[in-house]
Amino acid sequence: MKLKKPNAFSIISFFIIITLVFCKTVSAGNPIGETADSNYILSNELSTTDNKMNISALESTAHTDKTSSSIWKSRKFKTQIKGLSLGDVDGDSRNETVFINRKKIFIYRYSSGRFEKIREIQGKNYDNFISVDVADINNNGKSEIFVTNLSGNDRLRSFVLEWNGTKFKKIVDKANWYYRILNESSHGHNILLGQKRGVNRIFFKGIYELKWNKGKYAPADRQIVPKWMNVYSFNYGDVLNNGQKVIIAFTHDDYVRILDKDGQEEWTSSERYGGSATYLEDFSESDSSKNKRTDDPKAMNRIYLPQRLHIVDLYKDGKKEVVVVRNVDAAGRVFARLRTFKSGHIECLIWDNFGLYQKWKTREISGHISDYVIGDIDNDGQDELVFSVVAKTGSVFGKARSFIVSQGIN
Ligand SMILES: [Ca+2]
Ligand SMILES: [Ca+2]
Ligand SMILES: [Ca+2]
Repeated sequence: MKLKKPNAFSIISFFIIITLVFCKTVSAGNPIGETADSNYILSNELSTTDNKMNISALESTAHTDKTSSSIWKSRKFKTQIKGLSLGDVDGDSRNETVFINRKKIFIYRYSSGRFEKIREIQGKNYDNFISVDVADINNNGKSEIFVTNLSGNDRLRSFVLEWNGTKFKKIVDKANWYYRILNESSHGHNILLGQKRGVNRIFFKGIYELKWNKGKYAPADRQIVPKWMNVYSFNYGDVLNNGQKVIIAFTHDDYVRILDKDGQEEWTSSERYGGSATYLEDFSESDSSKNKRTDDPKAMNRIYLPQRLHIVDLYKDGKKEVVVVRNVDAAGRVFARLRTFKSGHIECLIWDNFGLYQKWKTREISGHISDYVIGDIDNDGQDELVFSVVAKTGSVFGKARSFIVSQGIN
């Protein structure tokens, strides 16, 4: 049998078929290619070491002429950081950085230019960590880690961890307390505040200073504050720099208010500050729900936790500054139930006769700032402004992304 010689047509057909088969193979392999690609990007980001850079960080006003300040940014964590705090949790005289997502506690240390993992502690499935604070309240040279935990979304099962030489042990477990530490910068020592959750109300009446007594954090001094405040909404100190302590607090709609010692309103900001993504659900018609905005019925069952209000003498000149975050809601807070932030920054305010005025602010950062503290994160003896940024919240489109920023103050 004579073999037919290939003609031009059959050669072209052959190449068309080969091309089609090749394209099909590639397109079938495409999802794998994408995964490999995004894996590469992810691993690349994870392997990126912490970068330190000197850039113009503080946007100054007429009060100061700061032009540059040292900024450090951690790698991105594939999670939503909900809170952070600093303290020496293992008693080695160096500060650790402790931060939380919904169910995990991250303990890291920034030392000698590295942000290294010390421990990550996984919570249980039904855990919902809502705040973290670090301080040595029992005075043994090791700071405790106070985690407010809303288990199953309706019951507080807060706990306290302390390093026992081999592990972070729960020295308190399943406590019905919302915890908040007011830092020593304004009070001379750290103050642990607690407020209970009631059966039918999110915040039970009575906010107490909890003091270490016979192996327990026991309620001691009841805080004299107006009823509309909860354990997270206020701080107190010499904000007016006249030697008198005043209360500074977030109102329910996130204005900053100063009350004198008789509880009378001294000043309220003309603009909103704060803005948090952490909320509690209110299933009841309790007292606390009556105090909320009534113009949006859907907002009735969601209480957003206030952000921190730091009172601190940043420049060691005997004058107290107020450090506060300002997250910008993409919806302008019209839809109070649902919050989506587009950006945020932190402001340093100081009292000046008529009110609190801005001394400086950080750059505007995309996403939102979930928590912020002032402390020595890198163990060089100088305090920094340290904050967690949620660059992306988790959704069906992908995992959340967060990072930690430290910014020099002086
Ligand atoms: Ca330490
Ligand atoms: Ca301790
Ligand atoms: Ca430092």
